[in-house]
Amino acid sequence: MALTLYAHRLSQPCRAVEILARELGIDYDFHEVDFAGGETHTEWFAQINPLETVPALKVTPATSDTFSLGESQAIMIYFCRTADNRDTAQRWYPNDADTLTSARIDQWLAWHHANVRRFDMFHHIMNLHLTLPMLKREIQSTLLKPLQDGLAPGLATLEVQLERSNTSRAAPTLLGGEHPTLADLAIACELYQIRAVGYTFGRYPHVQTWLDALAEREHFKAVCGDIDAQGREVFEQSGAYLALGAFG
Ligand SMILES: N[C@@H](CCC(=O)N[C@@H](CS)C(=O)NCC(=O)O)C(=O)O
Repeated sequence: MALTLYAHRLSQPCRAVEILARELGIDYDFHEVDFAGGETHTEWFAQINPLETVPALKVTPATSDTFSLGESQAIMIYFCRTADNRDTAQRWYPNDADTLTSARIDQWLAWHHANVRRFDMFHHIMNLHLTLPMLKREIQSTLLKPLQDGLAPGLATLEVQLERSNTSRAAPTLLGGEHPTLADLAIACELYQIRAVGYTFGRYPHVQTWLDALAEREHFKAVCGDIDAQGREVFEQSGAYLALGAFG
């Protein structure tokens, strides 16, 4: 079976999918798609993913027809259901082996989309970074501040969940198990991109420790090199406008 991942490493859902593929030892070809330049809306890409977003996965099985999939969570669950390395895959998403745990993961994945992802600031931070100095203040107050206010309750929810589910703060996980799951990965990738521009989460110490521990994983680090570099550039050039103390 051959797999092609259409993605970009400055995109949160793309990084989550790619990190998981590496964690599971899945072989894939990487095809970079310039989503910021509109490439997801081209004819060739719409054939791969009619939803016109990255990530997308093209699967060419040895004995049946090629098909493709969009939506990061669907791709990640597909990886966990089909990876050869069954033991590792079950740790990320247990599926039939443990329906209660998979239901809990589904719950946090659904929550993620309506909360942490909904208040993603990175897109606007990039606009802020690229815009004229005289417009920065306006973007900061009209776009960034409401997103910061929107994200804070989600961080508080995560803080309570992490504190409740973990007896030790060494390497906490959302469900309290020893191994992170798809829920940890999806949410951490989202928050990591604002950490990359310099935000810290001092008001949410369990969130901070949890994110730091995930960010130390080998494949997380490898896939996040581009976002680290981009974040450093933004931080060095426009830190004052970002209100980096928003989360303590
Ligand atoms: N729910 C989707 C979100 C995908 C998404 O928003 N991708 C962005 C990049 S982060 C994209 O492709 N944007 C292109 C566009 O909307 O024009 C998923 O999890 O895969």
